[in-house]
Amino acid sequence: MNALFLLSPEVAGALADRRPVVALETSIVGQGLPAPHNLRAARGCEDAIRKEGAVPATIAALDGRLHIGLSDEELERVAEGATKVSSRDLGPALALRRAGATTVAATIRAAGMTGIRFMATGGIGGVHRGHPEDQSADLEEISRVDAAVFCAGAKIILDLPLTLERLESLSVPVLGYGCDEFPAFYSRHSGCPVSARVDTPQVAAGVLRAAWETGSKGIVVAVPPPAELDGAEQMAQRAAAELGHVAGADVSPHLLRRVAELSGGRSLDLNVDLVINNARVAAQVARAYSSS
Ligand code: PSU
Ligand code: MN
Repeated sequence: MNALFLLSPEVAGALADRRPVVALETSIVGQGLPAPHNLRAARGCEDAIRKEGAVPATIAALDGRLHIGLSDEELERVAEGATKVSSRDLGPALALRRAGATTVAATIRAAGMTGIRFMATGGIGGVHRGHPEDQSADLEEISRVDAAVFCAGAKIILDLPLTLERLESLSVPVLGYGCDEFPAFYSRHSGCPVSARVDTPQVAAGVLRAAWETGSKGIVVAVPPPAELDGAEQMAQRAAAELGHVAGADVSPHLLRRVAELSGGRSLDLNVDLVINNARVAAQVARAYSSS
């Protein structure tokens, strides 16, 4: 590690003592959710991880350094305004001293370099509906870094079958946590099978260890959402059809905002609940992994 990384005392202590640590992204705080849902989600994830006996490591770029573990004031700075930072944006964000909210790709890159193997998010990025050339850097980055990514599947705004095809090509295991079907973010059902099912933290930890010991890098652990949003599929279709000229990094935040409008805000509460649920499961599995 180098001078660009700044570990919080809590995270540094946990790593030194080999206690379980779960990394959290901040793009959900900076772009994915509006206030006050964004801070509710971030704080809720941290609380859920601590309650399970693990340590949260929320990651963001601030003042030219990559912070691994944020104070509450630092978290508020990210919420007040930060640019979206994917893995390719890390160098520019740090050298140009931008406030940067990290995506899954940037978060697992930073976590991996710190020795943290567990990470939680709402939903990973993937292949966009009707625009298969728009593929989230999350997918390639997951295939390169030793990280278990806990999520409620990929975001409903995406093309889930194509996203799963891509993960298969990249040889990324997709585990269903208590489910046979890949969840669809706001729904438990996508009609797409996972590559293996795990039902307990202990079984999940054993599968992660065996996969890592046989050369796997990133592993997706898909956790069904705690509740469902009726009509999510239709709303996602409509949002994608209305996309217009929005492109690049703005696509996912734009689509999530549109689904929030179409659902009268109901998608926001569910998004908060599901990301906290994923953080809780990640901490349970991280703890089982450390004690096995
Ligand atoms: N999960 C959520 N909301 C989000 C995201 C995940 O519930 O906003 C973020 C993640 O940081 C993910 C990013 O990496 O969206 C994907 O963006 P893109 O499609 O531009 O790669
Ligand atoms: Mn994209």
